[in-house]
Amino acid sequence: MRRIRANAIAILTVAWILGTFYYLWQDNKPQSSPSSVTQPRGRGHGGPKGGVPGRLEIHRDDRTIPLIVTQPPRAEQQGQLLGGFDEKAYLSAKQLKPGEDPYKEHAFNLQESDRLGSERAIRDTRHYRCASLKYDSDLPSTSIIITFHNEARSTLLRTIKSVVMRSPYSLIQEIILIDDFSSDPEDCQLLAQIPKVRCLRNARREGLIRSRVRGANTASASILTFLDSHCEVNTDWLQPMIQRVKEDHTRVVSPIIDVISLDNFAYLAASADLRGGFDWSLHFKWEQIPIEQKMARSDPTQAIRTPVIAGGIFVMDRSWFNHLGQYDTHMDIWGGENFELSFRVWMCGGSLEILPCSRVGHVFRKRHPYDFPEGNALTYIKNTRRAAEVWMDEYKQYYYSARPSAQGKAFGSIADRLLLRRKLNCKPFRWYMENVYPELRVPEQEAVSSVLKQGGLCLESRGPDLILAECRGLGTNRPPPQRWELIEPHIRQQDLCLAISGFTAGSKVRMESCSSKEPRQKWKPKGTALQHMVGGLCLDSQAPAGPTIITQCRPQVASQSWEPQIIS
Ligand code: LR7
Ligand code: MN
Repeated sequence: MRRIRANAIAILTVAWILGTFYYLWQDNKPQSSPSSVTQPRGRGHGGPKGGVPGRLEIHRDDRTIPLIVTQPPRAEQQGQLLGGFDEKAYLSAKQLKPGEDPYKEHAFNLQESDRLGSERAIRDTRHYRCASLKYDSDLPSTSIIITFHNEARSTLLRTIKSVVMRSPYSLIQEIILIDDFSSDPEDCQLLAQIPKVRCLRNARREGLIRSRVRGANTASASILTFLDSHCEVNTDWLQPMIQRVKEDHTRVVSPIIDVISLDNFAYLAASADLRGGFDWSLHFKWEQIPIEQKMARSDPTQAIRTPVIAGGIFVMDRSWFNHLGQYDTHMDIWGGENFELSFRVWMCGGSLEILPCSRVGHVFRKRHPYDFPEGNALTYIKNTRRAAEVWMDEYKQYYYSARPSAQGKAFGSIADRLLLRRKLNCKPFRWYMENVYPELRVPEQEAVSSVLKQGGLCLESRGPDLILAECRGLGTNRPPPQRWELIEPHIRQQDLCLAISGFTAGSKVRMESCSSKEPRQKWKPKGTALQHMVGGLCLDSQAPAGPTIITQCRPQVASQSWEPQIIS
């Protein structure tokens, strides 16, 4: 009996040991499906912050390897990197007081950030194939520009140290800090003791847009790198970005932005399948790469085209930044500048991409920890209105429908930005919609049924031809050939649309099958005239006789006047 019990215990012990080993092995092997998080949605910087709680979506992603950690540098190396800077004194001069709310000042858990220390190992969140990529040995160096307003010392220092630790030293020309009039000038000044770090302090609060321009104007390297003041860069974050810009100076590139938890400062991998998008209220959001593009991606290290960038972390050639007009410096404090820059880059001959082999962590917050002198909502409206008015052409109407409160709000003069757009010979927003962001649908419009009256007559379709005929029938019983659905930009009857046959004056107008991509079918009202969107010629009946054509628009000419008369 005792023998049997002893055997059973032995078997159980062996099983337990084997089980433990198996468990540990499972945990260490490159996992086929480690979890990762997408960037939080519904906050970040989609609009003025506040209220909308952030949501971390955990989902599985088979492209990252956990447990490869970037090591902090050895002590002797560190001494060199930080020069005479006294890190201990810098951090301990500002500590959370006992009983103080750790979230109050910075909208993240300051206690945790302080406790972490200025450097730590973080997980290398890249796809494993990134580690074997090779970059040019003669990459140009970069000026790193970090603007901040009352950033916590521990997060600011960690940002700088992560850059110094995880970048090839020779690629850093300088780190330019712009202190945007923080309460304590020493936050910045003391850091200038670190080799390569420079500190510029604004004499008044300027906001991040003008601060970055100030940084760019003093930068000496040919490539600019922008960072927020609460980041941690990951292994080899810099080389892929500089490489892409070196190969083509019109590229503007961003890393995948990993998430640093605002509560416990855990470093979490973001999904590698996201790009930047927005809705018509100019609210930024992360969205899935369109399925066709995803299918076409055989190589997970490939760049991802993105319609817009998040805005805070990107690399851009300095001459290209200057050539394209830097930023709109009439934008204040925070917000909107990422749309303005993104539209401008795409429409004026450049491109935007996210590079999966570059990873940078960022502390995403749910509210702004600082004040907006003009108020948070008004500032966001001013900035986005400027972006919409300068770059969105006729599509700005959708911005105003989505954000009715923007109407009538002050946004200053945009004359210099319109001039810039003309000088750079930038493409229309329609081009951007069709080629860069076709997934952004224009809102469904309610069709308006109408007759189009000229004098006492009505526009009527006879087969493919258009004529002026006596108006027939009344009210809703009007026969279809005189009943038009006006759904901008189309003028349609069932599935047939009014289309021009050529783009020159005198070209005939006729009915053909509707297609949303067909430029010959796009019209917009201009007073009582109907103007073709391409070329700008007007619908003309050539009354009293002759087929309907397009000709030069002439105000008040009877044959170009079409009074819509709505039929309910
Ligand atoms: O008045 C100010 N002066 C400043 O210098 C206000 C802010 N700032 C600094 C601030 O200290 C910080 O370093 O500007 C930087 C950005 O401000 P945050 O961190 O409060 O903004 P955010 O992270 O919510 O903002 C994102 O959107 C902004 C829109 O204007 C900017 O483009 C930010 O750079 C951008 N951040 C990122 O893209 C990081 C990834 C976040 C996402 C998505
Ligand atoms: Mn930020």
